[in-house]
Amino acid sequence: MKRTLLLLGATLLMTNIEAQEVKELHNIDFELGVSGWVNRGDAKVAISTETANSGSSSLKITNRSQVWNGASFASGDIVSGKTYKVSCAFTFTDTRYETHTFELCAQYDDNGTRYVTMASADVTRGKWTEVNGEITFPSGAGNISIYVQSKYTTEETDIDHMDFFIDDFVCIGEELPEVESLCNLYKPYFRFGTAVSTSVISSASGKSHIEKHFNSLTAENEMKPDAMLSQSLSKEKGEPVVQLSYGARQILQYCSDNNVPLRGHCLVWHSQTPAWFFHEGFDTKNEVVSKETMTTRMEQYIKAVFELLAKEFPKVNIYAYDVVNEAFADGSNGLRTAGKDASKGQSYWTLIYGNDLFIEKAFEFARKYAPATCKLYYNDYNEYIEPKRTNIYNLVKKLYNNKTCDGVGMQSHLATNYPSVQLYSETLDKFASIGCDIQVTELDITIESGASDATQAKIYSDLFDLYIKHSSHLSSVSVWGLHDGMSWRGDRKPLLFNSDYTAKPAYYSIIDGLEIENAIGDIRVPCETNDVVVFGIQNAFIVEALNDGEIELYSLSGSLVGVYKYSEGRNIIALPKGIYIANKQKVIVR
Ligand code: 9MR
Repeated sequence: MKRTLLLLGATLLMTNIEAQEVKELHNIDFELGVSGWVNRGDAKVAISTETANSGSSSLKITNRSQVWNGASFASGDIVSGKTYKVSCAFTFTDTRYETHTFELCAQYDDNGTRYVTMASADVTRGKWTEVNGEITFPSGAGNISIYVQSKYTTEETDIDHMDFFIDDFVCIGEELPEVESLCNLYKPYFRFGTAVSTSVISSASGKSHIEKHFNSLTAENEMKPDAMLSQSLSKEKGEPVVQLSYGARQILQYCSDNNVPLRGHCLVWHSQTPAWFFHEGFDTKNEVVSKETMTTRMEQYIKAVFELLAKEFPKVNIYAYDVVNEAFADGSNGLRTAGKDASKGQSYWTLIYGNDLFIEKAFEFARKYAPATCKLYYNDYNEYIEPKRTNIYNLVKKLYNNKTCDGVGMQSHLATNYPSVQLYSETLDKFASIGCDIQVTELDITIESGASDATQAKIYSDLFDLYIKHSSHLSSVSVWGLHDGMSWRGDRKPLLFNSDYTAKPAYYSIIDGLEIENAIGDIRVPCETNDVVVFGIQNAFIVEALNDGEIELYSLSGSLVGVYKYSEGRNIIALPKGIYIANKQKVIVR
């Protein structure tokens, strides 16, 4: 059973977490590959056996056209607010030069991009020279990386572009608590996704976080109508023409390279859709088009989107698409108000059609042109508020029955003070009664005044209990961003991770207490104790007991780790980091 979060919240606040030991976090000798090092700028990086400080290979950096072109390294365990000791050996073999200076540096964002030279050294040709540095990243710093280059100068000559080698990179610092992969833990139930932006997909720390936790991505803005529709090309061709921006390409390329499925977001929407799309000649100085013209345009546009994606990114598994987004008004009006001003919530779609025919048409066309494996959703927010809830229910039911729509996307932009888990749960039940699929598409929960991290965590926990309960007809849950720093409501800290990628109580609340079998298969543990609650914290596990007693702890493979005595009340038992089984429960010691 999942234990209640109240307890978890209290635990986190009450426990005096011991300072973490400093450890060797990375020791990269390039014997097994580039190990996370990537090129910086136009440079190329590759393993070379031409020379090595230790072993038989090193990292060679070539193709440098500017002094800052070099190599860089980022990892989710190098984070803001912490200090790191870093060292790396350098050499070069270019016979044109006898000596040159190389630098070991760090880069991060903190009110702009900061570049810090941690250490530098004069290196003699053919001789390996070790460079040692240290850095403390300010709290709140983002996009952290460590990099190497030759000594910075504004008057560059050929020597500043020469090839060089590095070897034996070592980084020492505080070890972060190991966190489990969200998508692995939830694999038996549903996909675990996130929205991503161009900047996060371009940063090494963002990528490593995505790689670990998510098996579905949604482009936060990059695939919306305004990002894809080209006015000039549409005017030229006389029909809607779509293209992919740099950002959209970055995200799609990541999905393609890493085999991560994509949720397409979105096709028909009142917002982030250019006004000219709805006017004669693709120009707002002309009249708004007729319903018939708009239907033709809509078909051409939807066809063009799917054709472009199939042509440019044939390997990407677009497993879901928000075909229509936010068509209904809050309040009692049914569809959004007809009008041209999206900033006031008005919709050109309602203006042109006057009824929900555009929704039907959008699904008809999406079904016609989307890959057969792509499920199609009607997506909306405030989906738990009547009469919007019933409007969505009726619409999706109709479209599901005529087989053009596969399900409902519940955006789920929630707050600690509204809605209640009960109301949300009733909404899930109602949509589930259609028989269609449900996807939670944009989950975040803002912390409102008077609430705490623990309040938020409790709601997250309750929601994930519900999602598990509904998992036979709920195929995907996505949070709307990787961390609080990149959230559209970041001031109220609505996500699972802090801006430095450390896990929040909300994260622990949704992984803690998952049934053992979910994560590790069927394990029989011969330990049955009543009247105790056990759970893991940092460096210890806690036994809260009504009586004195003893408890057996098992490893995941079922072997006995130890028998621990406890007395009535709260017992803190120090244990190395790991996952244990106690009282038939998985206990995570962080
Ligand atoms: O997160 C998106 C934000 O960066 C944009 O500024 C905003 C503009 O409309 O859209 C946000 O994403 C929205 C999503 O596409 C649809 N549901 C509501 C989301 C939050 O506004």
